[in-house]
Amino acid sequence: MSTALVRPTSLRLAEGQLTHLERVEVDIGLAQSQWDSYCDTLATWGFEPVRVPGDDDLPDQVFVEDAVVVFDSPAGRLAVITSPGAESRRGETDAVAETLHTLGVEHTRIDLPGTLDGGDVLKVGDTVYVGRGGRTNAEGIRQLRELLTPRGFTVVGVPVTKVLHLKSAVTALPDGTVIGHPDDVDEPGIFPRFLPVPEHGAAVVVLAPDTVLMAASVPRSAELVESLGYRVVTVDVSEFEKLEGCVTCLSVRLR
Ligand code: CIR
Repeated sequence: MSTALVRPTSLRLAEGQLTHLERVEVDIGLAQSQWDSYCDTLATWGFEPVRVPGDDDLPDQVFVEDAVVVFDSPAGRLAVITSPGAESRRGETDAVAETLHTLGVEHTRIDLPGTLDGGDVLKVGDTVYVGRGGRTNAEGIRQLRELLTPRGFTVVGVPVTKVLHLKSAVTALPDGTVIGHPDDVDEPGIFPRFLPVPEHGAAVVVLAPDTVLMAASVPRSAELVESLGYRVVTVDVSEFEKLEGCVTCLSVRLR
């Protein structure tokens, strides 16, 4: 079985960072039950959830994807602990590094003044697109490139001005087609195959070569992906969407 790193919802989730949305009330009980369902769905599709210990003083900790990015290559597995762009999130990385250590996963770090959030990193084969926006800076991209180039990856910087993270705008289907809402994407032409979808935040998590996970809030985009021959599994992540999260950011899948 593969594993998926997850981290519980802080009781202070409602105080999480907001950049593009207005703050609205969050139902913490609903958030916790949505998180449970999300973890159950991952388990059903073969990813055993491994919990990073939670700390209620880290409101955004549930968005664990931002704290680490994992790369597999013939040289082996490399986990890169990030350098979060938001100061309030810098305390999230140590517990993630400790959990990786207990799993026996080799890891390294992006260091300040470099900043990089995992939500800005989109892997498509051996190309690694990195969003340069409010959270990830040029030095963060440079450090990631230095780590990954010897491992056979090409790191491509992508301007991100319209949304929080690169993956708030685009994610990739199992066949490598990049999907996103055109209004959210600065430079769609940078991707070799780009397919517009009708809704904002229509992100996919690849569960299997023929199956993706999508949010219940993007039914028309889910229908489009289904029409392309994929099975779409949906989960409701409404409480996390209020904090600018989406399906990708709640886990880090280790295949
Ligand atoms: C933040 O602004 O950092 C959090 N409230 C949301 C992070 C979502 N992460 C992601 O999409 N990768």
